[in-house]
Amino acid sequence: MLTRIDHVGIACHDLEEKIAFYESTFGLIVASREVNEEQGVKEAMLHVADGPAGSSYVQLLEPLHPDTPVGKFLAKRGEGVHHVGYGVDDVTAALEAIGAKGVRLLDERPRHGSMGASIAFLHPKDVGGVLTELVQARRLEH
Ligand code: V0V
Ligand code: CO
Repeated sequence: MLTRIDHVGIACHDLEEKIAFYESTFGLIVASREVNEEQGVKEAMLHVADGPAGSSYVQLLEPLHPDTPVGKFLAKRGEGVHHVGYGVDDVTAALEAIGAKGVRLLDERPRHGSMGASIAFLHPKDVGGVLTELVQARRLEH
């Protein structure tokens, strides 16, 4: 059901500073930058690799306000890994199958994610302490 690691989400206080660090330290290149009001973040995707099942990224996340998922995380735990995003072919089908196993879904329906993806989150308490995101990448038109 999971096809790849789509991205690792990393919470930070200063997006521009962290982008510069990832560019200069690892030679990564920014693939997209977005403000997602619904998720309460300003974020950037830095491209890591392309594989047969799609691409993988580092997602750097700065909160728009303290009272957001990433804002609360930073206040409690400080900067660091916030979530893991796995690729799926069909996020609606994946949610149904995973929900049927008893894992709490934070999103009953997919939401808008970075670069046109459809995303949904699973409760970290039901995934061994890891906030887990399912990512159905935007279908590329050929
Ligand atoms: C909170 N907890 C976490 C966590 N955030 N555990 C692991 N990883 C995290 N990132 C733990 C926290 O330590 C508490 O445990 C417990 O969950 C409840 O946390 P809380 O601080 O009281 O906060 P809540 O319950 O208000 O919210 C936590 C959840 C929330 C996970 C429900 O952050 C959420 O709905 N997240 C999904 C949306 C999201 O994260 N969006 C930003 C990324 P103790 O201390 O009680 O044991 S947007 C994104 O990735 C996009 C757009 C994309 O990829 O395209
Ligand atoms: Co994410």
